Amino acid sequence: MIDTNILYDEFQRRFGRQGVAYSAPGRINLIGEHTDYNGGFVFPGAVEQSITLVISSNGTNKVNAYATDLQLEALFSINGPDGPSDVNMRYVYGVVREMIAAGIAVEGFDVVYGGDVPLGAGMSSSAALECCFAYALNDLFGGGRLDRMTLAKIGQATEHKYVGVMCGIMDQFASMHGRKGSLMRLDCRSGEFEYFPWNPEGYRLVLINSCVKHELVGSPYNDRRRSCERVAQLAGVETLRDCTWQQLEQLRQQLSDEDYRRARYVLGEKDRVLAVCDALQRGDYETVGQQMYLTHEGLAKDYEVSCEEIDFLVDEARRIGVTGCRIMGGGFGGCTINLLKDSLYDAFCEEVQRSYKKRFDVDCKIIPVVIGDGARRL
Ligand code: GAF
Repeated sequence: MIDTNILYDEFQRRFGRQGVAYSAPGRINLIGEHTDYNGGFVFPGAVEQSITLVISSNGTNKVNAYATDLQLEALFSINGPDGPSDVNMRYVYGVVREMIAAGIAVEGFDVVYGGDVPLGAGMSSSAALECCFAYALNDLFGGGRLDRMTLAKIGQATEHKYVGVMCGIMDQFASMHGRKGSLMRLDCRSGEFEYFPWNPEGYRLVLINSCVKHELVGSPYNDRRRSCERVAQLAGVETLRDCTWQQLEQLRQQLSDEDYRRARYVLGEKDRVLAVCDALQRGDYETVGQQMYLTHEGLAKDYEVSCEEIDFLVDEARRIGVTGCRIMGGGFGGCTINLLKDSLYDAFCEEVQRSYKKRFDVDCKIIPVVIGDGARRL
């Protein structure tokens, strides 16, 4: 998390008064990738890397925002029909509009924000941004009236309507509901969820950022979702959650090879999430790891959301003896998530950095995973 004092000072310098601080985190996901918009299960946890903002109402109907990391300023009306064109500010504008639509009497405000969720790393910096604003505006103008799931849905609606990414609910859910030390299993169809204390004795999680910037805006992410919807429709089910292997095989002749493979990945991932839940009950991390490698294979070959750099990182992880590794998040770059024995940690980090640099002449980044809390007032 970034030093909040920097934001307090910047706020004071720009607006000549004090503001209140809020924070919301990025996330990891152990398993259950691209299952959220298919009505399936996901297994995320919030991380310590967060977006933090300092805010105060300004008695007008204008938002005066400054993003410290991007050194980006924007001034826009909360009632303006179009809002700012800069994509980063569209998240802010979208949340404002959606909060108003949800019945919160948002007024103009001054805000300074920044954070340490790496951009384009698949750790959901955009969900952290949406959730931070949704939580803050709900507190400031709504007396905390909207519950966390409603706020998560406001973040998701912002992606859909103002940014054009037809994402599922996992990232915003995790950013809103995270709890220190726990992963969460969310049923994306019913919205029910459970906390799973994450104490993998003798093992740990680490992310390796390939530094290939993934960008879901305008990416084939939406195409993946459309493939799934087409198959679900032909199968006569609401989402692929309800499509069986048998139904998929019966439909095979009617489907393009591409749609068939997308659906095959999703059905496989449903089974893997359940296998991981079982294995976790037994403390069987070797099985968890095997399932992670299988997920990567599906994401790379059937879902086609990996890339050369990430495949290299997964192959390296396997070679070095990492228990489980796969691409994490929406795909098309970003991070791998690695489950490994504590005793292998130092050697793995050193070796993977060395070989990645040699292969691509790029420094990959090691990001230790610390499971943190969800959105909150500081
Ligand atoms: C992105 C999306 F925002 C999520 O909703 C989810 O679909 C994920 O990709 C893939 O599991 O992070």
